[in-house]
Amino acid sequence: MLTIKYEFIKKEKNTNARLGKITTPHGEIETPIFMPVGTKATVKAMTPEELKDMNAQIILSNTYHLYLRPGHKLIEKAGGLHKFMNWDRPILTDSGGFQVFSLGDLREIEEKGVHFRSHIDGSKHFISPEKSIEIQNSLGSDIAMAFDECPPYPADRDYVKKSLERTTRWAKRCKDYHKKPDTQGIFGIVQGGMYRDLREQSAKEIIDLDFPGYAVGGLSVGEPAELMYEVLDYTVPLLPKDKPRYLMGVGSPDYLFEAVIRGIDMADCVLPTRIARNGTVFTSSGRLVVKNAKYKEDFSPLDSECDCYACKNYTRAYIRHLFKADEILGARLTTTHNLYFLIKLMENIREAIKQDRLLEYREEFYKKYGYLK
Ligand code: PRF
Ligand code: ZN
Repeated sequence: MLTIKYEFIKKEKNTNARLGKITTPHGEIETPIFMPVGTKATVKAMTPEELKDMNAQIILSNTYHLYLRPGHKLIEKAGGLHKFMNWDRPILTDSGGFQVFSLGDLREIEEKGVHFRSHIDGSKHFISPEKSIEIQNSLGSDIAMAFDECPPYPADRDYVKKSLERTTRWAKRCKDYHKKPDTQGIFGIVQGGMYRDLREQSAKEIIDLDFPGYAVGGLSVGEPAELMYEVLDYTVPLLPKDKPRYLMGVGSPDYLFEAVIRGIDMADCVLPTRIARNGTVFTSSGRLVVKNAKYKEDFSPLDSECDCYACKNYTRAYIRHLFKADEILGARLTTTHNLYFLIKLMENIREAIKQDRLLEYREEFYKKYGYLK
């Protein structure tokens, strides 16, 4: 019995977009899906009830942060991450690889794993593939990610090749070490940078290990959008049709459309919650910085086409005032809106796939949003 099951429902007629359903130990997820990020066991500024009200079906959390604070053993004692944070729907945990590699000078990579210093207190730590899986086992996420290395952009071919081969060896060690195959599935991560033959090599090696789902890592790391689309064009078709495909770290509306069109089923990003906290929101006619002076006397909602809690009840002028006065409700309202916006966008995308009109919907959205001139 597979812990994580993917049911393919249909392919959109004019693109590679797929409609599907993932079954996890904590329930079902309709795909394509956007996953809000709750790095430290909280989607910043939101309660689980609020996330459910906006139809969030799955959230993502981070091994690295929870290992450092409060510690995975404490979360295990609390009864696991779901219980600890009061979220009873599916959780995916990232393996820590990406977060550790983002530490720059604070880390050193070797075959056994990665030595690093805590960004909190400078203390020394070591995470290996086995340790990452042990932590994710303690957290009890529904989907754990293999411990990988995400090379920077740009990176030379030799480095990327050595790195992807190590990522394969690490993925095998993750799989061999996994102790909770009945309550947690591990997804493999395809690397290979911006090199077609290396993506092919990585996909083959990772798929040979037979995971219940696959992620495309190493994208959205500073490369031009067109290059990311090109890599997706040739990488996604290499992945099995009967398993979910997850693009890591992508969450702007255009990236989501383009990824889904190329056959991606899942994506996550801190973008909506992060920009919300500095007063920027997505709207159907593009991004808006609500702190700007021009909204001082604007008594319309953030987005007149949105029916989130913030848009139904508050004006731009009021939310601008909250930001100016440093009141935390401001960030709560913009976060509510941005997450709702992306969750609704993905619902609309699923509906457009059902009706085989995804390209028409993209055109309509891009025109209004301002991506097309
Ligand atoms: N690997 C892991 N997590 C990630 C990435 C990756 O390559 C990315 C790349 N955009 C985001 N998060 N493990
Ligand atoms: Zn809204």
